[in-house]
Amino acid sequence: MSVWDDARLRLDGLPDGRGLNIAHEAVDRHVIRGHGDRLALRFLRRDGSVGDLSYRDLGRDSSRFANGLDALGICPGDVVATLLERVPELYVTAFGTLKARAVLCTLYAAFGPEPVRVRLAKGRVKVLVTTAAQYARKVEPVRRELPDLTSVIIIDGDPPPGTAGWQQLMSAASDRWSIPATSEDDPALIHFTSGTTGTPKAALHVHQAVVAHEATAVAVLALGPGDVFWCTADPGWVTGVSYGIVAPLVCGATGIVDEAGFEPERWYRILAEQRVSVWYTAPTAIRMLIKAGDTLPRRHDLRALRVAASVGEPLDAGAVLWGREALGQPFHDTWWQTETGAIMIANRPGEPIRPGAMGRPLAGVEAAVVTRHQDGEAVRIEPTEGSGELALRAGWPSMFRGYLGDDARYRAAFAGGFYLTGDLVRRDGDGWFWFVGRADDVIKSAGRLIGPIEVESVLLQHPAVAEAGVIGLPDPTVGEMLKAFVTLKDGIAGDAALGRDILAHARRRLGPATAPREVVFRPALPKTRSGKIMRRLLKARELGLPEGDLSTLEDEPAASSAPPEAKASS
Ligand code: 6R9
Repeated sequence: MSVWDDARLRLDGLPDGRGLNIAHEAVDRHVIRGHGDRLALRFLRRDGSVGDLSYRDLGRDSSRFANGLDALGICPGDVVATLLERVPELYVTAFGTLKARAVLCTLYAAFGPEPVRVRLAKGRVKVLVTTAAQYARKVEPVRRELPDLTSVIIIDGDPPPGTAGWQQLMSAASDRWSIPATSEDDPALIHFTSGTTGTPKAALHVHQAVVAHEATAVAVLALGPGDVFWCTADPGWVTGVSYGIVAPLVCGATGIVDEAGFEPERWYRILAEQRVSVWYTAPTAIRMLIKAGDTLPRRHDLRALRVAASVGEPLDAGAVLWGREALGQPFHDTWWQTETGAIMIANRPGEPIRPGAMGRPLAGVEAAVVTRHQDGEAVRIEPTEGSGELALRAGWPSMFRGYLGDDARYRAAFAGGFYLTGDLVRRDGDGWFWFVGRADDVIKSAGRLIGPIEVESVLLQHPAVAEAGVIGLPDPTVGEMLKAFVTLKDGIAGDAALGRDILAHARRRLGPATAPREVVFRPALPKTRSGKIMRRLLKARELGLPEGDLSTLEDEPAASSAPPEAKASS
């Protein structure tokens, strides 16, 4: 039996057979079953204080928000976005939106104005919930370019002109709301993700995804009522929604939300004081904890911890075993993507771990290793022995159902009944999958998926920059570090001050998380004859690796005509 069938037996469905809705499964059904007093979410504020929301509180507040959306004229299918840090209003918005059958899109609060503008426009966002400061810096200046954005709700202070206040909206709304009939295929979530080319992709998920959220939380994280679960991912990324918002509540557990950032001592204190029993985190954080040394974990009582798991980047065998030594639990590596919506491949608790391997596909997931062939427009796949691209048989419940406004890109992600992941993997003789690398140019830095094109287009907005190519270079802590290669406009000389100015520009527009750390000037960038910058070649040269197939490379200018190189690091 697949893990999906198991989950369906545990889910309730809306009363009177009115379908399946994520918010009902995560919140309301627990209240109906008499567990309203149970702690749903515990917020750990920066100042050390704690804010608790019971399932009943969350049920009522999200119903108020659903009524508030109704009063604003929001219809099923309309998109409601958040641009918030990890505060209670984000979680209330999330479930209120799903109750109203609107579509939730959580934007990463550390994004700069450019990624925010692009995503609000592409997502055709109608309602944005944010803070006064975020609004003033990132949205108000471009509001005229966002014709779909009809309402902005400000959670703090006096709402500026053209916006509404959270308090007013909530206090005017009833806390009773009956979720309208919801089909499993009704849109529920949009997650932005990145590719090598084009604008960011808006991956659309439907209410049926909750089957996979529940199934994987039980099968891989062993979550249940009574567990204290801490998913360290920010809700601005897919892990922070599937496992930071939905999964723990569907399972009736308590979710811990840390409103502050990473700090080793604080993190150990949270694990110990909150008696976290299931922990889902990421390799960058694990590497930083390893760096902070083994005395800190020894000073904290971590005996409540039952399961530790990791996602987002390759987890090396050493980190898996460090968990066992220092925390008393080894890390279980899990693999999935924005498009898969939930864990697909994992080292499962209660089974022997294979340190360094991503794991094995869950029951109900058919994973294949394939080679792609481009037949004109169409893609054909062929099974491969050994290493190749990871492909998944289409049809699992949390499979993305489209890229908003990009039908051709969606279709191109499938071939022969399989979804093509863009990841290169190796399957060993026992059916375990090992990560090899990406098939495309996207970059994973501190667990965040970054499209080089988005960074390059911001670099090109700098008045001195003529061309830009961005690659990820191996970094011992964050996995990959962004490095930019640029050519300058005629007559402009590159020096360290200009380099710093370009980096500062990128940081301002993109936000610190996705801006390059280093920029170098080049007289020319390697390009194909059709004019595309060959990032693969930039990277190979930087790392002293074989340059591969150069048959499409355009003739490069003679070295003697090149101006001197300059470099700047932030
Ligand atoms: C959930 C998430 C997806 C990409 C994916 C792959 C990388 C995720 C991994 C892993 C090695 C693992 N990735 N898990 N690489 N080992 N266990 O991270 O979604 O942001 O869409 O990134 O992350 O390259 O294709 P997303």
